[in-house]
This record gives sequence, C-alpha cells and structure tokens, in this order.
Amino acid sequence: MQSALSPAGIQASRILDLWHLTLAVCCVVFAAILLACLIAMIRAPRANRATPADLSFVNRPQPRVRFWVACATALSTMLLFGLVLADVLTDRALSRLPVDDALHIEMTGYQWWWQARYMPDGDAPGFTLANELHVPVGRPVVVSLKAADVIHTFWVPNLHGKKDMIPGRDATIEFRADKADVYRGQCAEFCGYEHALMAFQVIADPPVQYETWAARQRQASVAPSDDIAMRGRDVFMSQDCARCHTVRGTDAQGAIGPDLTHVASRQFIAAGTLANNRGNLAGWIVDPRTLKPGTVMPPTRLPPADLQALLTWMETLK
Ligand code: HEC
Ligand SMILES: [Cu+2]
Repeated sequence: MQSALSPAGIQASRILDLWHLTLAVCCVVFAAILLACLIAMIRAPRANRATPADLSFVNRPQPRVRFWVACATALSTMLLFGLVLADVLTDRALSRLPVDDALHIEMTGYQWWWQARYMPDGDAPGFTLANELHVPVGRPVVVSLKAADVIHTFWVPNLHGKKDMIPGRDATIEFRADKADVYRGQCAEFCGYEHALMAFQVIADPPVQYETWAARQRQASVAPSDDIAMRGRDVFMSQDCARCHTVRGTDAQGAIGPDLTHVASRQFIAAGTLANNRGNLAGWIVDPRTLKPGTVMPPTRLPPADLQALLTWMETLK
C-alpha cells in the first residue's frame, strides 16, 4: 500500500488533516471566484454589430463594487494566513511525537537501494539489512537518514511526509505505525537512472512478531548442511560476490552492496524491483544491468550447475 490518503500513523493523519483543510478552503475560494465571474458576465453590458457597448460605467465611481472588492481581498488574505497558521501548527505537532523508548534505525540511500542498520535495542545488538524495514506497531521509530552518493528522499506516504537525504547533512524522521500492514516507501528525489526502481517496504508487525523477526535478523547465517548448498557458498566466495556483499557467518565482508545474510527472508530484491523468487534471483545474478541499467552490480556468467548451487545456497539465507 502506498497512499498519503490512508494514513496508518499519527504523523500521516495530521498531514492528511492539513491536506483536507487546504483542499476545502481552496475549493470554496475557487467556487466563489467562478461565481463572481459568472455574475460579472451576466451583468455585463451586451453589444452586437449594430449597437456599440455602453462602457460609460467605467468612468463612474462605484462605491458598492469597491466595497466588495476590498472585502474579498481582506477575506482571501485572512484565509491565506489561516492556512499558514494551520501549517505551522501541524509542523509543531509533527515534531512532538514522544520518542522515549523509540526504535532507532539508520537508513542510508545508495544509487539505487537502501541500507537499513538497526541500532542496538536495550541489550540486543544491532544488525543490517537492505530495502526492508520491520517496525513494531505502536512503538515510535526514529530513522537517521544518510546519503552515500547523491540526494535521495525518504518517503513512506502512509506513515509520514518526505524527508531529504543529503550527503554530509544528516537528518532524522520520526514516525509511528498504528496499524499492522505493509507500506511501500519510495525515493522521492530524482537520483539518477534507476530512481524509479528505488523502493522499499515498511512492514508493521505486532510487537511480538517484530521481536521474533529481529531476533532472527540478529543471527548469522547458518552453515550449509548439504553438498549442493556447500558448493553454492563456495561459488559465492570464489566469484566477486564476497567483495561487495556481506553474509554474516561467512568470510564475505563486502560493504558495497546489500547485506545478504537473510536475503531469502525479504519480499523483494533490488529495491522493490523484483519479487524475491528463484527465477528472478537467477536473472538478477546473471544480468543485473538489463533489469536495472546503471547498477553497480556486474553481470556474472556461471556454468548452470554452479548457478543452481548458488541459488540453492542463497535460498537458505532466511
Ligand atoms: C561490484 C559490487 C558487486 C558485486 C561484485 C556483486 N554485487 Fe550483488 N549487488 C551489488 C549492489 C550495489 C546491489 C544493489 C543493486 C540495486 O538494488 O540497485 C546488489 C544487489 C544484489 C542482490 C539483491 C539484494 C537485495 O536485497 O536487494 C543480490 C541477491 C546480489 N546482489 C547477489 C550477488 C551475487 C550472488 C554476486 C556474485 C555472483 C554479486 N551480487 C556480485 C553489488 C555487487
Ligand atoms: Cu534515490
């Protein structure tokens, strides 16, 4: 779901209230202007080829018209100031979300994917994943926003407004999801070729379910238990993959691409571009640059048996 019109958190619903107010005021003003134009047209002096228009009223003083024009000007000024006030009040309300006991996440925008680092939570250590956030329903979340290359914008319309991610200038955004569901986030600042393919998921879970998920993400990957998966892991280590990707629990410690420790647990790969299944994963590994032109990840040609073994191993990274 991706819509600013169905808020799932207190921040987004405040923004929606402001939007409704602005819409209502603008509609009323628009209708009033149309009405005034219509009245003016009906009352305007008529003319045809034979009789010239009587425009003498232009030079006559018209105190009544003056009075109404002055009133309308004053009223629209007041309405505009009213909207400014509503704007400021909304902004203040947005910044007042209580964030004691918040979950802290650091989100970094790369061309064209998202890295999420969960900070240590109480005694539990942090962990890293990509393109997918899980948050507990009802608990505030503070996301620190960073950009690694160009300007990106963090935007999950169901939960909050937009916030720019500017290299060298860290910002934070706070929100709270009040309904369990899956919300789609999207980069909202043009950031290069694949800007449109830079999405992520925010999955709001009941707290218990969230803790189960987080406990799993904290763990390292499990060692492969059969020959094919073992061969797949060796393929991963002997190809370039490990230079760019980290799989906790193995020697792969690369930091250029997404952390793949639990890649099989994610709904999508390549920042919302492809559903996460064996076929798409194979296509992505063999030829990422057809699916996402401009991506840093290079194509990898593998003998079929190696590719199948690699896929089998990656499917164990739950
Ligand atoms: C030069 C660095 C580099 C190399 C080498 C590389 N990758 Fe990647 N990989 C990336 C980057 C960067 C992304 C993110 C691309 C995007 O979404 O735009 C990525 C994305 C992925 C994803 C999707 C992850 C997700 O959660 O969206 C998978 C799976 C993956 N790579 C597997 C591999 C495998 C397997 C190999 C080796 C055959 C490999 N990569 C080699 C840089 C690399
Ligand atoms: Cu972007």
